[in-house]
Amino acid sequence: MRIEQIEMFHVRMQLRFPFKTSFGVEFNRDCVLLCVRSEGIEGWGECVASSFPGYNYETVGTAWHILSDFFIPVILGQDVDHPQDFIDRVAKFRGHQLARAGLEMALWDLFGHASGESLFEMFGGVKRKVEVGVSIGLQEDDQRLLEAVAEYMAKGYRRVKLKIKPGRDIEMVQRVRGKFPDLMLQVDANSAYQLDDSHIFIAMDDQDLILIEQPLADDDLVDHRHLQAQLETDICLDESILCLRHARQAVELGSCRVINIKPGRVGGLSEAKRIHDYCVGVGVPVWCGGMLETNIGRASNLAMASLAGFTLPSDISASERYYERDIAEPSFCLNDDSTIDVPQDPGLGIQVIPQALNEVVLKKEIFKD
Ligand code: OSB
Ligand code: MG
Repeated sequence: MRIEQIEMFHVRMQLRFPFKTSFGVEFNRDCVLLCVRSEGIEGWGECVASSFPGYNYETVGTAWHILSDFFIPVILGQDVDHPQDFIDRVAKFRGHQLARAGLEMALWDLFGHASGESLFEMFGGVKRKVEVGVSIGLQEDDQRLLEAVAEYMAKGYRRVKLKIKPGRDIEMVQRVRGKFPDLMLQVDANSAYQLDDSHIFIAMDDQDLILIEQPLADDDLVDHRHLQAQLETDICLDESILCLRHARQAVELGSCRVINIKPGRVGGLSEAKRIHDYCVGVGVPVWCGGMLETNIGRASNLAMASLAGFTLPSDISASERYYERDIAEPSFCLNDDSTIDVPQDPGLGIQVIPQALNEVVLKKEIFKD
């Protein structure tokens, strides 16, 4: 298909609740949306870079630059037969996985619409509904956190992830565990600790946690290996895994026993699928992480999480948790069994609502050949 036009939007969506992690707090969520057009068909993608380089080095600004000046020019006005064509053409550029993944997603949606297949079908999904949980940001105090956990459990979430940081860890986790002995519970440090802090994780080892996510540095595998060796609880890597090679090295080293697959972080759905396939082969469980996506990215995450190896609950919550009004339909709802249905319509299976999008656009640019 000849790529005739690409439209890029910087949007700012008002979160229903501030989301606080060890690296900062977000009241609004910025991201970049992409619309690729060819032969009367359009494909949408979401680049999950945010307004500041807290999670990783990318931002909306770096993604805008890299997409405009490098990634869009390799496909605009040219024939592209498969999303892999794009991946091959940008292989000569280093880094910027979030930017890469945003445009790749738009191409998957485009090709899905062209062939009439859903992402679920294109990737060989096996689950029509996927088990999900909720990621709860740092709260004012433990009382407020206990209330938040209870509220989400009442809504039907069976798995909860708590964000932790130095000073808000062992006691906080013990309180939540004490109040909810049967809850599927896990924690995420977003790289806030160092190997010297291993006593903190050793103290959590008896809390029956599903996993401890990214306790140490974002670019580390070796210290995680030393920490994992001291724990019964599984370490799960998020920030440290940017490609299949990192996943293999982490598993071979023993740096983690679980991997959080975020298609954005690894440069797209194709690489995410390769990591999934590798993990299935070596018996490492995976689950799909989230980046507070709009319904565009949520649809993509649901398709990925429908693959057989996604055996742990994913960070994909119902649409109503995130935004007052999303820019795309349908709205994803939580089923009684803490699952969400995987879209089955062609491509991502979503439709952008132009008026809703207009209201949140800060900047827009059209690229034509
Ligand atoms: O580390 O998993 C993370 C959101 C932004 C940046 C990093 C992370 C997160 C989440 C959100 O945990 C999960 C969700 O989208 O519900
Ligand atoms: Mg994480």
